[in-house]
Amino acid sequence: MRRIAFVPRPAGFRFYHTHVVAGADLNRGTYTGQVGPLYIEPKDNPGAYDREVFLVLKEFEPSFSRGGDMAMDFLAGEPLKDLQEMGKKADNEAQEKTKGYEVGYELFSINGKMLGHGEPIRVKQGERVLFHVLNASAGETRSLALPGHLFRVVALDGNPVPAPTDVPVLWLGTAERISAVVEMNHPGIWVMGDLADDDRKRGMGIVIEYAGAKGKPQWTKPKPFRWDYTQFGSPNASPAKPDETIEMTIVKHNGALNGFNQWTLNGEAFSMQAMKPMYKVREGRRYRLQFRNASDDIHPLHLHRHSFDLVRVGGKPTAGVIKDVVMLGGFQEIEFDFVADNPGLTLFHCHQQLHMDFGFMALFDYA
Ligand SMILES: [Cu+2]
Repeated sequence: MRRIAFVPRPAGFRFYHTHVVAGADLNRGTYTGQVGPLYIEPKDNPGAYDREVFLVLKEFEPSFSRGGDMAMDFLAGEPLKDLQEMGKKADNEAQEKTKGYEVGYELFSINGKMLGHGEPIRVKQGERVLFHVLNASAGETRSLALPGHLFRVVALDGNPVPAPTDVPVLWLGTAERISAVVEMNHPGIWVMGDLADDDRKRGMGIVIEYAGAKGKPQWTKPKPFRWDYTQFGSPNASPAKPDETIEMTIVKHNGALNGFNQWTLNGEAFSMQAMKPMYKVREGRRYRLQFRNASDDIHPLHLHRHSFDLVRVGGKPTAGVIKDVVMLGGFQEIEFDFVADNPGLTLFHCHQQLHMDFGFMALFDYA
């Protein structure tokens, strides 16, 4: 047993999980159930809702496959030609011409129950329900829709957004969190679930049941919708100028590690022994990280011990969207700023277990 005492901060919706390296062992790391939500009550809470419901999205029974069927085209922004060229070059140099291993799942759940097996969420007409949604996956992107309803996104990764906005679908990369209010104004019995039919049929959903409604839970597919972080930001605010800019280019090396894809940041795969790559920062300075993704995969980028401010996403400038995980689209760029305000070794990594275990990590240290 180990007992740890700490002051929880910042307030908001957080994610706790094992950080063990799983590598090729699907019984370790975040492939297991060693994950959960943690809510740190803010000091002030206007409470503009009637009740709160926490939802943890999690897959079980993982297995290896070659190639996957994950949604790719839902993020705003277009792929960049030079990054595609760079990716093509890496593919040509790859040791294996087949795609590296990916992980798929048999079972899908919300709050530990497959769709139709747990208690429904029972609501009354006119109720405002604040959902706190956590994607606790080891590597999947998740979506969530509730037919006939909109989600008013009020916080991302536990941090209130400058511009709360109504959206028909939520999209969450691994480890991302969304807090959104749904006004229950469309009586019936509904499936709130993932847009991927296979995943929803194998459990990724939960029933919403209005008082007095009868019948089978209904699902209808929402219209295509692009997820754009900048719609929740301040359109006119310009972020403070950074003291320093660090560029990181992400490259995939197909099957380079016994059939597993290897990931490099600026040409280096992270090594636990060498503790490289390592970036030095100075306390109090503002750093801009510019990520260039030369792979077709979406990466949920995560920085430990700091929150960051999105600056540019898919070519669009923004400000005020504070996060600790953000999805970087295939062959796209993203920029965010963080202030070095928490001295100590700080890990940066892709939150996909399969990526961080095979090179996609870096360390920041304070000078
Ligand atoms: Cu990744």
